[in-house]
Amino acid sequence: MVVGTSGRVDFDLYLITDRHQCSERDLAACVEKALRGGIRAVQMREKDLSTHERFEVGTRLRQVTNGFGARLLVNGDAALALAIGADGVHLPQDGLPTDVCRKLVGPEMLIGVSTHTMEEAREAQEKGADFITYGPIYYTPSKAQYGEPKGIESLRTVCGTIRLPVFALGGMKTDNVVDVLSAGAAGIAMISAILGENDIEQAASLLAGKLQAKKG
Ligand code: TZP
Repeated sequence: MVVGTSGRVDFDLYLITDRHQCSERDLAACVEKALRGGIRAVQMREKDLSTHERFEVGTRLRQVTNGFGARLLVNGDAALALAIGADGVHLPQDGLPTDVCRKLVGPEMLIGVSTHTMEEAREAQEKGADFITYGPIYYTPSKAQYGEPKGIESLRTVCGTIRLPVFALGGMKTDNVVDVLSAGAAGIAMISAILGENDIEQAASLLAGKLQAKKG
């Protein structure tokens, strides 16, 4: 059985955390504001923290997301995802193979995979991911190491080929939501458009409104 193509992805706005973009503000407090604004899925990234620190941050984020009935996924660490009772794991390309992760976490947990090429997207699908992020679509200072933006036509090709929900990532803001949804994206993923804003709740709510208006 191929796990992950069953429509279990019940969100279209996917917030990725980076506490360095929160200025002096507490990450969990920022995430709570984003949830108030309409975010329903959060990926804890925080790659520069130790596992122990990530356990503490993740436990706090689990409490906050539970308060809103929102999904929590942990970047790259299946054991930590299980330890904090997360809803899923988000695998980077240098993480565990998706099928190996699936054996560890079982059929219920969500698995998202970060992809940057069609080949990576195909592999994620074949190995049982529930959804992928694809990008960077637009220029993003958050992740300049991924090089040139892929652009909207590349997103359209991936969305037209891959059966999984595809989340457009990289440089996403209210202005380009309509374009990526028109290209076939199921949703958007972002860091700075939410965590980098002064009014996080309003930023999340504006993005949620754009998605809703386009999807009808
Ligand atoms: N992967 C590709 S681009 C990116 C990641 C994690 C960062 C996106 O950040 P932003 O601030 O939403 O452009």
